[in-house]
Amino acid sequence: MLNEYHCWLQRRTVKNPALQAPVLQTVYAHSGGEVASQAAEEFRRGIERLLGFSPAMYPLSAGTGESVGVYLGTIATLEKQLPRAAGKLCAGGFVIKTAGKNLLIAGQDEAGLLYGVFRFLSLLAQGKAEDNIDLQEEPASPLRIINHWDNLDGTVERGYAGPSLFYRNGHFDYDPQRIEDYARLLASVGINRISINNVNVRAEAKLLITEAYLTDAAALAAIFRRFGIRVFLSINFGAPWSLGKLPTADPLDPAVTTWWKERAALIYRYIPDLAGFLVKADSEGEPGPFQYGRTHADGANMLAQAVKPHGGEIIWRCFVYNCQQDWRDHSFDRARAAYDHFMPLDGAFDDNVILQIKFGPYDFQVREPVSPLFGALRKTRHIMELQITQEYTGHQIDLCYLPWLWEDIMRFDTAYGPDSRIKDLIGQHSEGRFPIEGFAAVANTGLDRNWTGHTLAQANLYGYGRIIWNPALSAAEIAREWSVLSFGFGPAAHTAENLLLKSYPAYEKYNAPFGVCFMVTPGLHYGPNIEGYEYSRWGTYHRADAQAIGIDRRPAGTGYSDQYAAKNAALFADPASCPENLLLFFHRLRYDYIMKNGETLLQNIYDTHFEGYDEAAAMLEQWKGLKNVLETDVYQSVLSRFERQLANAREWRDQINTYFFRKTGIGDKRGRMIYE
Ligand code: GCW
Repeated sequence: MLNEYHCWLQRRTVKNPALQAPVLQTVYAHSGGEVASQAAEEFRRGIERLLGFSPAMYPLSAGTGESVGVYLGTIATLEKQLPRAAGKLCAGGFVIKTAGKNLLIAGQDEAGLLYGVFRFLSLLAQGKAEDNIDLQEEPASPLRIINHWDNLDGTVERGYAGPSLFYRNGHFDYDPQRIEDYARLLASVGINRISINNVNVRAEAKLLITEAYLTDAAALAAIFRRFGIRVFLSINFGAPWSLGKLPTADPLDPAVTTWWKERAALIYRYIPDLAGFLVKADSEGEPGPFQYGRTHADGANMLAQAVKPHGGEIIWRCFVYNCQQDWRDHSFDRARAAYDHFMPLDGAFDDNVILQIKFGPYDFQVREPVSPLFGALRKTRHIMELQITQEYTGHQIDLCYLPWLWEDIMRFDTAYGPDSRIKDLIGQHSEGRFPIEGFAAVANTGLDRNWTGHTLAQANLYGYGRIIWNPALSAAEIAREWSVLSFGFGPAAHTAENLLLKSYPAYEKYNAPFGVCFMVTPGLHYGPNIEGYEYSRWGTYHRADAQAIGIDRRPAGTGYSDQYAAKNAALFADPASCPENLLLFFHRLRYDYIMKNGETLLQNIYDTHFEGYDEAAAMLEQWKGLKNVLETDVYQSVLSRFERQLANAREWRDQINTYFFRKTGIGDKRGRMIYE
């Protein structure tokens, strides 16, 4: 039975665990700080949840190594029991090992112990806990961040799972138990940072950094802290004048510098381990250094100096572009913006500034090329931003399993020398070394009982944590893990896994195949509106006419393709070598252009839209097969979403096909219905 509230941490009886129960009945746990205590408690709860009994808990000092049981500690505290091979792992790393009759779970640090406990429980639930375990893991990404776009009035920007988990009516207002349960879910997949307010810091959210709110912010941070998760606050760059009543927010003005230093000191009195500030500046109406003729390095470094004495970091978003564009002007290309703004500043940022770069040059579209900043930045700390909330991918009404896309991103080769795939570039920053230090992603969670609106969208939250921890995992492996953990071993797990894997290709087909982007309803971003953004100021055009569609981004066009390493620049600039799923991103092509399958581009547009709809219809039918298998409410809530998805797919199919039929006068070669 699925209790959707518990997501992938279901209560169920695991039969015949390979590890025999006696060892699991006694636990010797390192009593270090609060994360170690939480790890011990999670172990106890987990065994209770999966095996139905609560182990006896003793301090580590009570276990002699001779006494049979589970030993929970850090690698240092379990040194005597651990073979020397363990060595030093990265922060968050762990060892799970059977040693004689005992089981050892040892973290490099307390967070590592917590992750080790969750990994062990996950293996147990998946029936993979062997009686002779010897496992060692380290997170690939040091920074594993969840962003919340929650507003203090309780709304969530781009939220599709109910109101905010944290705020209501202008104040912190939450159920501490629920936040603890959320922190548990996040920690169980390795998340170690969370930003708790929208990057658009407007209205009362500007007051979050004042004493009126900091006590509450500190109480929330305290819940996450037990789970090894540190909090970021999003700040408004204009705060010195909007809040502080200074005449300016110019980053080079000494009064502004002092204002931020004092403000940081105040905030750190309340939250001593605050991870730092997250900043969206000069973007979509937010204030920033450009207003004062300063660079983004000036802005970021000023803030970095304010938080530095407290061990804080500034995460500075690269989502900076002109959103007042003139559609008549074909020379300007929004896709170029992040690279054009930030590449010249490589090396100009302080060592506690980290750039947060959206995975693609636009804005979380269904298919975009990976941003050319990755691999190119050599002297600046940076992370990649993904989007778990389904802004452009179906609003958690349509099923869209995002690890499918993330796997492609991880495997994208930036072509800067050998081992230059995104997954190879991830790592720990050190003197002179500037790898991708991790990921941030906007959460898909809210107050809905199942957290994510669509129950199967839980797989996206789970998958995010898993793939950034281990980018070598495939989307299919993650889907399998999640389905088994959530639904157990029956037909429901099988169906769920299968549906997840079908969902992304189906969505891409009826929504935006060939990298075309932005044919979506403006503002809302759900449902088709083919020319909705065509004459707008946002710089997201496809420029379809009677003969051709797409933007020429070759050197002869906007030159965007030249922002990549030479090998990729050449690959993308030639339609023959450009991956077909990005063809219309890089090229303007006639509808009679012949694609790899021998059909015209136009026929391919028709085919994908017909197929996408048919696949959505088949997914709905497949789900119906679980009618007598699942709890009625879970079955029904997912069913109603599949029904709405089908209606959505139908609109996409018919509006797009009709649009191109009207433009070209050429019908579907196979004679399927295209409305006039
Ligand atoms: O895509 C846009 C979204 C905005 C969001 C912005 C951003 C938080 O439509 O809602 O604002 O991206 O990433 O800053």
